[in-house]
Amino acid sequence: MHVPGDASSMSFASHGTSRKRTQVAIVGAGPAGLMLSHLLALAGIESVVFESRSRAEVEATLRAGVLEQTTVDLLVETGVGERMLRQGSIHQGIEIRFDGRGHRIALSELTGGRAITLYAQHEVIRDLVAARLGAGGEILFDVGDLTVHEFDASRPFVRYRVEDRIETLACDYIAGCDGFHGACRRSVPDAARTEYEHVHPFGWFGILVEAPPYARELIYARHERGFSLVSTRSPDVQRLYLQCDPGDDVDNWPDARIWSELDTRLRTRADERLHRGRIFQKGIVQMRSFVVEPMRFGSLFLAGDAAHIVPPTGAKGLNLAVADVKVLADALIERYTSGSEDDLEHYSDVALARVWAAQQFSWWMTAMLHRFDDHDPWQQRMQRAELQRVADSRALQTALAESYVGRPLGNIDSGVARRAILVRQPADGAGSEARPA
Ligand code: RFL
Ligand code: PHB
Repeated sequence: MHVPGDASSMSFASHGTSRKRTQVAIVGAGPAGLMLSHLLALAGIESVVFESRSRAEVEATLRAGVLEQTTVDLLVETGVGERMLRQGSIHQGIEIRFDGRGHRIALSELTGGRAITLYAQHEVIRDLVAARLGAGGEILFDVGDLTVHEFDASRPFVRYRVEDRIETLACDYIAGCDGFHGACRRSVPDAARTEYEHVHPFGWFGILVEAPPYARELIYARHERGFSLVSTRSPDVQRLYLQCDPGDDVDNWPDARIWSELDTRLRTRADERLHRGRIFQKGIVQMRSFVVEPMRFGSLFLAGDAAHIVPPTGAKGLNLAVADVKVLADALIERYTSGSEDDLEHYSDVALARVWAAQQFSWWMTAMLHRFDDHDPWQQRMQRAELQRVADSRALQTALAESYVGRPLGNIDSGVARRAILVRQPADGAGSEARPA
């Protein structure tokens, strides 16, 4: 029988990887996969990361920008936060704007000093790739046709193509960190998974602009014509979004139309106009909410976008991916150090508790700030009244700020995971507090 942990005992040359077995095979070199590999390596656990795209493509994919305090702390504590601390910008508040007026949510004041950091996702990726390769870690880029096998039995393995050769790698565990369109989740039989999905009736048109910042803090704006968001990447590059039809085409949006629409949605005075800059990137994203349950199938563990998608209004996707792999890494470390699988068994429940809390927060922000074409006047009034209540209530602002900056890791956000854990305790309740959140 194979004993988890004897990865080094079977190694062969002349493959995409120099070995035939590893402890953890990680599919996907996004934030989830790379961070998991990094956390495991720090604990002396071996992994191989498989990525279907090239290193250059992975490092150039433009996506998220907002890092929660929790994510920032983890990057710093594990030695990959140095460039982020130098180049990222810390924001202690955000603005919610509606009816042409701004209302500041004082994130740090409301959360005991916590804040967000603006630092692009592809920079996080670059830092993690450099850390893994610098430490001798294995990331196989450009792998094709990857499939995962026998994760319901005790001998899982992955099969993949490098150039024109088919290779296999045996492992103890597989981490499916291959994003929403990846192969891992789809490999689980339909009957073994439940998927919850809501496709929102709008998209975000995103642009990158060469210009100095438009505001000191992010602006989330609600307008009758639709939502818009002012964000930033650096002193010279700004990130702006506006709500659009998800089926729209970027070609329908010449620069003049984008500026005019942003001016209309964001203005607080009749003559207000954003300073223009060169728009060098345009794209449309469909808004989607998605969760698969459970997040574990035998020795296959899903993490990040492979298991859940949130609309970006709450800026949670990357942060949830990092939170998942922290829980998973801790559980794997426990497995390899003490031999106990208890934490691996609880991985799905613990991760899902945070995921559903983030889904609810992202939905709250999305529903409060977007235009819904099918809303009747009463529903429009309700939406406005809710925004006004947030603007007027310190309690509601605190709730928003706590979720936005992110709860500390290890804090189970709802009773769901705790109940799931307690259910497994002996009937007399003995030891029911043995696994505190
Ligand atoms: P990723 O980043 O999609 O990485 C998955 C990787 O797996 C590879 N892959 C495969 N590799 C091998 N074999 C296969 N069969 C494979 N199939 C796929 C892919 O090439 C890819 O490299 O998932 P991960 O690691 O879970 O990370 C999730 C985040 O990328 C995502 O949640 C965020 O970008 C979401 N998001 C935001 N999150 C935040 O926390 N803060 C934000 O401010 C924020 N803003 C955003 C966002 C997402 C956006 N879009 C584009 C949806 C803004 C936008 C516009
Ligand atoms: C971004 O800067 O890309 C960004 C900021 C805030 C969000 C989503 C995306 O809620």
